[in-house]
Amino acid sequence: MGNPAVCDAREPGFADVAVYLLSHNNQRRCTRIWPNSIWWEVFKDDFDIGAAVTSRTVDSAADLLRAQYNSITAENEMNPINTQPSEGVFTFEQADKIADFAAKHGKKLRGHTLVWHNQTPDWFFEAPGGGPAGKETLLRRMRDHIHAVAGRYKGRTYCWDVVNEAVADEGEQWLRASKWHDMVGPEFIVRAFEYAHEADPDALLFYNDYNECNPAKRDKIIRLVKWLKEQGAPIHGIGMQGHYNLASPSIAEVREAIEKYAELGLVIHVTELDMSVYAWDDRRTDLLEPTAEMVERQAELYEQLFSLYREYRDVIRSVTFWGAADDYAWLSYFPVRGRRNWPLLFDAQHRPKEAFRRVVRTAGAEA
Ligand code: HAH
Repeated sequence: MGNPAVCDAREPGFADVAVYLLSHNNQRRCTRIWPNSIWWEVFKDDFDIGAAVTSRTVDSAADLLRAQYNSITAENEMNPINTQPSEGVFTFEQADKIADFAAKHGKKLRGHTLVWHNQTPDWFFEAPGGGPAGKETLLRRMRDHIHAVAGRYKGRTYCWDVVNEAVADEGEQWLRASKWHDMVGPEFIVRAFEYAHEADPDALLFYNDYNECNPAKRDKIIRLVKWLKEQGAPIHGIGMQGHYNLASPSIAEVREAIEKYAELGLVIHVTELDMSVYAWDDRRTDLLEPTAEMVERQAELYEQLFSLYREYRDVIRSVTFWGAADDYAWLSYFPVRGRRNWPLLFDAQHRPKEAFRRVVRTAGAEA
């Protein structure tokens, strides 16, 4: 890793890190290795560099987050199951911890997510006496929820993933079959954007989805965004989740998707970037560390991806990774529970990986 700068674990802020690196380079009482480059600063004229965090990793990865990222997203803590587990009972402790971390350390905060078929408690969809809630009740609950959550973080979350994953993955079907869709129809998506805009008129509002580079799904997402605009929904951006792996998608597919989304005239955020070392249907569980080929291929692909993102920096305004470092990544729990994965740019000891070196190189910096 060249001439890595080394520092102690006294939790410096990012300005401190820069000063500290210059003055304390290679000191002895050191436990952490930092790269020479501060990641978000290298890309500050291009886009924000973000990480998904949990109420735990804001502690366990505090130094890394403070030094290397300028934006954070709550991985699960702002989702309906965690913010309103039963009707009218709001639990904001964990989400607040994340919002407080962002405020304290001057990080931008992306809101994730208000309306989703997942991580949404059943009570939303049920009538008090049993049976389905019905359209009117469900929309009222949606509005109340959005007003409570987006209202609470107003002025702190500068943007929201308003609706997550409403498009169908397979076949001819346009929108995903979900309780939202079953009870309200496609209109639920329009309403969600309207309510979010009422609750926080200054927030940038995003539609967020995965498999977004798959040509068939991509075109359904584009159809949805066009339709939302026709309906007058206040939508400002598209979230490309970016859950990729070493086999797919190809860089050409990512380019084509960016190109087509950019034509819609909205901002693009890469919202949940990671690169699994396993192809989607590869369920092997024998590896204790990634192979040398995996490390190299991952570095190559990340480098190509960031070169591409820089080409489109006028429209891509934020790139968020779905985790801060390889010691905690959702991909170590999904799709194979407990199988380690190494999808990010910092290793389990929070040291920069080869992929980090290549990525900062795309902006002319040295790791
Ligand atoms: C995302 N789904 C969600 O937006 C995020 O909130 C969650 O923490 C993790 C991933 C992605 C996803 C997928 O890649 C494959 C199948 C279902 C969902």
